[in-house]
Amino acid sequence: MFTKILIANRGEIAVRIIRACREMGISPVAIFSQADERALHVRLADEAYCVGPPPAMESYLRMETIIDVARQAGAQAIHPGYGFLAENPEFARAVEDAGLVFIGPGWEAMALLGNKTRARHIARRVGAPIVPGSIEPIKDRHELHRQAQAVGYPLLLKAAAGGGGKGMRLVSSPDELDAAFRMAQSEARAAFGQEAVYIEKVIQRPRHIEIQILGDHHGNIVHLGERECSIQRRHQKVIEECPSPLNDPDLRQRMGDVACRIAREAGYQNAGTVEFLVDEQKNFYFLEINTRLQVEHPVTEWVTGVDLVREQIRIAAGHPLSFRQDEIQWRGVAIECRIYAEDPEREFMPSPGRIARYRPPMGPGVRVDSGVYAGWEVPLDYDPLLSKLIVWGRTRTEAIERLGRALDEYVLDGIRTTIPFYRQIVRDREFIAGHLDTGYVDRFFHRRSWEEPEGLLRDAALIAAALHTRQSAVANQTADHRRPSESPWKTQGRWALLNSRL
Ligand code: MV4
Repeated sequence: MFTKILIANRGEIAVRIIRACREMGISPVAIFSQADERALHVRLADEAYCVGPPPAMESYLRMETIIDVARQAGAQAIHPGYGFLAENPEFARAVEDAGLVFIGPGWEAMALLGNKTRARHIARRVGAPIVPGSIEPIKDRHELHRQAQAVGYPLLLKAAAGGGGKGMRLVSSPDELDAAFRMAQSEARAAFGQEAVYIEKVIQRPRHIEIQILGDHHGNIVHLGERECSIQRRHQKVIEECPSPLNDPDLRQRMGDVACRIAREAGYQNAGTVEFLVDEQKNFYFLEINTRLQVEHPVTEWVTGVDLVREQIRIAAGHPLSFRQDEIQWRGVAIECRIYAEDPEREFMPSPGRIARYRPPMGPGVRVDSGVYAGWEVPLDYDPLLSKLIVWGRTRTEAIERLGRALDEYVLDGIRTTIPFYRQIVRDREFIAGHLDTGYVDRFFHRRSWEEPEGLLRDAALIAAALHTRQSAVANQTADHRRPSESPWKTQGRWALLNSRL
């Protein structure tokens, strides 16, 4: 086993990987930019090295610098986390060439799957259902119109090198097609350095469901079931669940089987995620493979009991998987909320600054993966994810009740966060009923814009009542024994509710 691992990342995921290293007796080495000198992951690691100034391009994305640091520190392996260099085959290859181990898939599989049309090829070869459309990139206008005719409208033009909603363009009628194609190509070239674009039929009101897989270097590939990721805002996931409230064991088995077949065909090793769209008739279609550990991995960990980061490290060190497919069971329901330094009342504007108070929730069924502490200043230079709140319950109802309680308990002051937004979602009828699809967040805001005035009136009444209680308590301190004062927890909850509204 490795004795030292360099973590080429920051924030909550760096902290998560440090924890796995500690439990395995491995010494964690951190890197940081000048903006992160005081960051939590730096404090928790055994060693930490500055790799450059705040911009990621000059620090967390510097491949040669990071590999040099790993070598000089005597690390045998590099864990890339997610984002930054995690899905860069050039980096994975350079790590290998330097005689170090990249904790992730081989660079060949990563390069192959980074190309969506090649991934579609592989899926088709193993008989996996793919979204109807073109398998090859569109070469010319003639082919464009022929394929579009075959697929029908509306259709999507997607960049072969894109993914996660980047480089997607909706085309509703034939007269938009030529202009959309040219724009999609030039956007793809600008964003990914490759202009290849292909066509997909639009799946209406889809759900976004992904299957977690693990493959070792001994030919074993298993799946750990699905995550429901349909609640997104501008292609940014906000809430994830395991299992999906709309899946059944049969669908899980079929999707899991397809995911393993695609991974095997691609020569995939380590942890990966196979994404699907699921339509209203529960037909599922392969979308793409993410060749990394995902932000939302904890919900799968909780429901299956598998430590995904530990397995990633074991696999990279050449160990076989520590369990077989038939040993995996899914118990209860886990839900994750991504807590961002964004202001939900101001169109999710970034909200950097100093964290004044920090008191995360605890107690039964609560896990917090966080990269922050009180007094730390959240830099503006990176992804605004501060923390992930994950809850578990025997049933979805129990998990939602816990989530509501934990969100009310969560104190993170000094900056704006998305906590108040989640406090409203957990009380939303549609969410509670499990009516999740990719239109959920828009519907939520639309409903709320109608319900808001009532909410404000109710809040005004709450403020008046709270002020009255407090003032009469002060005025009648001696007489106060007659009427027990309100529980501080209730007051706290009300202020939380008020803050979320104002
Ligand atoms: C689609 C689609 C409908 N039909 N593809 C957006 C993210 C990326 N992973 C794929 N995305 C979509 N691809 C076809 N053929 C609708 C979406 C989509 C979406 C998917 C998942 C979660 C939220 C979404 C929001 C808008 C569009």
